[in-house]
Amino acid sequence: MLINRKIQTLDEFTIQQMRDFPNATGELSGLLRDIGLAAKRVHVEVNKAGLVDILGDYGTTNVQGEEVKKLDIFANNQFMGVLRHGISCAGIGSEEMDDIVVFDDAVSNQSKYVCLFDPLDGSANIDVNVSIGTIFSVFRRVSELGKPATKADFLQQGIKQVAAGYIIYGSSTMMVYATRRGVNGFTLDQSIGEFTLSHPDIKCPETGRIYSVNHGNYFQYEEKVQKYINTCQLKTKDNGGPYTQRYIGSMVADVHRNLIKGGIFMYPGTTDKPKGKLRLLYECNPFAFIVEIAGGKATNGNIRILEVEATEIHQRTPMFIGSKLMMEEFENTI
Ligand code: AHM
Repeated sequence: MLINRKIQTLDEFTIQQMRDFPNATGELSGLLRDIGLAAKRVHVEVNKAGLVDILGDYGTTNVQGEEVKKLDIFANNQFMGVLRHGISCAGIGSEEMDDIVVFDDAVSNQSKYVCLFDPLDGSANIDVNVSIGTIFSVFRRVSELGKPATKADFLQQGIKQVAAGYIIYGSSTMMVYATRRGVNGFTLDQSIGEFTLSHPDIKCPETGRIYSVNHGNYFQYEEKVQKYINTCQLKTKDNGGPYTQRYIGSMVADVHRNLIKGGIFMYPGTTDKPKGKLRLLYECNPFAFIVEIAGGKATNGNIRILEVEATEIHQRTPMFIGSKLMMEEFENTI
């Protein structure tokens, strides 16, 4: 049976968006296409995990002292490879690399953009077949074109992002990205090997019933955060509840679900780690950008994530993110 639906690939979509801007150079479209290509390679490898020797630890720890998995390294190499050989990116920062990598060559020095990545988020879930993801953030350079990118290009406030997105390797593989014009989701159609538009103009529901937090850390959270969690647990049908708790431990999967269904995701600071676990530049900023463009909100408990000053590449921050009304209730409670 023929399905009477126009299929639009990621490339077609980004090119169509670009055509609305006569001065656009196509660099951002090229960048998104490159990211989509690396994501397809990671998708293939993630789907073979268990059959080939890619599960398990790489045998080292990253700059933050966390165990590095083989798939983390594979994913990092894919994103680094396509962007280094593409023509749209002047350098990258990644969870897997101590410092930024500047692609210092004649073509890259002319590129307008730099990218930050968490190549494979949710590492602890890799070996047990639970959804994982890639997160990316794109900034326009502030350094002079024609010269190599500098650290200042990467250490910008989240509000300056020109695009941000994620790929979720779940029951299907999806790429979701946001620009100031909106948030759109593309599902990988394996029969043609293309990301195709499946979730146009995503809006985060104003409210929802899901709260996502690691309850195991409850007694390490600040009292005001505990108070909000108690509020969630005490919801009844008479005051917008009952709420349900869902926590996968893969931020991409947790925030993706809440973006589609409505909900709030929290990774607060703990007594051991007052700044929490999540990284500002390649985990929190991109999601804050996506969720805000979709109509939701994201804070560190005091100010918008997108307004937090970036001082180091691997900086951490507490994060609270989700549906607008749930976030407002959170802000009024703490
Ligand atoms: P990772 O960068 O090592 O993959 O850790 C990030 C992940 C997030 O995806 C997730 O929200 C969080 O760690 C879960 O941490 P915890 O197990 O402490 O709840």
